[in-house]
Amino acid sequence: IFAGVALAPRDPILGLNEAYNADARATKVNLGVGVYFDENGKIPLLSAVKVAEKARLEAMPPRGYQAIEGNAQYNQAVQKLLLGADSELLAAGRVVTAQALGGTGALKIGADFLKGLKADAKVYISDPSWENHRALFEAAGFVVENYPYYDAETRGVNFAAMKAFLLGLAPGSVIVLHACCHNPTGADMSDAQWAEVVEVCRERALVPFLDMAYQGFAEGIEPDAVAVRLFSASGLQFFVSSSFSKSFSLYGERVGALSIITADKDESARVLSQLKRVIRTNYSNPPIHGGAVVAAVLSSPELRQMWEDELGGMRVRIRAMREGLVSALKSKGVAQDFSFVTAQRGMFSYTGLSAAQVEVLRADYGIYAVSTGRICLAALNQNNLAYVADAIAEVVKG
Ligand code: PLP
Ligand code: TYF
Repeated sequence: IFAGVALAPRDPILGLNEAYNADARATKVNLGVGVYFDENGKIPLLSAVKVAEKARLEAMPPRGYQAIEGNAQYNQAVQKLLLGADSELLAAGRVVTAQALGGTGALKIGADFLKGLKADAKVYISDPSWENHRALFEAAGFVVENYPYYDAETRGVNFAAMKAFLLGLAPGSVIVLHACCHNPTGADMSDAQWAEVVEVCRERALVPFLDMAYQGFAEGIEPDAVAVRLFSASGLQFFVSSSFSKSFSLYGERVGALSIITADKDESARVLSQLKRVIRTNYSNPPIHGGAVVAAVLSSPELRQMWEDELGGMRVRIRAMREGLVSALKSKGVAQDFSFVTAQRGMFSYTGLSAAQVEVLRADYGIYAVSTGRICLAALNQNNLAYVADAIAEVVKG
């Protein structure tokens, strides 16, 4: 059966973890994967999560099957975070949300549902994008192409090229947009540019699919939702995949959601019925624990406040690491201006390091980064910052 099976390539990011784990050097640093580590280099278990988990452990709830679309309290909490607590769309019954297996699972059920709806549509992702976007939509049967996004020269978004490209797309084309904290570049659109994208989607009858994996990591819960809010106000229909992997530090619990904004309540009922069919044939229904914990935190004013404070702490620490890296590089005599690192948002920086420089960092220093030059700032801390800055200074000075 398996004699002809070819060896598949490793995921370019998750594959780095394996190489990092196998590295025996004590000074090694993993700047590859997009995971938030605390000042001690550990993945935190948030206090709000601990409280909610303790209560669940004490209650020992039964483990029956969940509804196909998951935990209703969780889904409502997701909707409020994305759309705002007083969203008119929610009041009008125009939002369908299904708990999903992380942001990836949300993208997958969204892609499968879309394939049933628009089999011939092409899917467009940003150039560059999170590696899995392409793989996932291709696996769902779509042809996937890039739209212009990052401008290496300005280290920002080449908005003119992006807009011109989108204006040339066939109606019904699916366009995947990073709602905030663009992965991998850290370059986001301005609010005014988002408003223009909304208008292009309307004009060209595009199908917007927003991917929100980092809400709260740029400016805060509410400001980071601006893209979703602008689409909500537009009257258009669209998709949002969202994830609590990072914002709740619950990576392995697989807590995400797919939300679909429809034209009206009747459409919502039909869309939900089809989405449930997609879910049933993928995994039947989602696991209980992660969603229940997030729902408990978000529906308790005290726990929610605790969570917002902790999320704010992560955001502030990442920013401090951005500033620390820039000033350390400067003080080590690096001529190149790295101040762009502080303008980028979220966990990542597209440093401009070449694949060859990244390879030197790995081989000579045990510092792991993605070959595109993407580093995860959230893996820096006061203990490794100087070491990393020294190494980068050495490789850029050549
Ligand atoms: N989308 C983007 C842009 C991401 O960076 C990630 C990263 O993990 C995901 C989706 C997937 O999220 P999850 O880990 O919840 O599946
Ligand atoms: O971009 C990252 O590093 C995170 C984590 O297949 C990740 O989004 C990376 C690759 C992958 C799944 C998650």
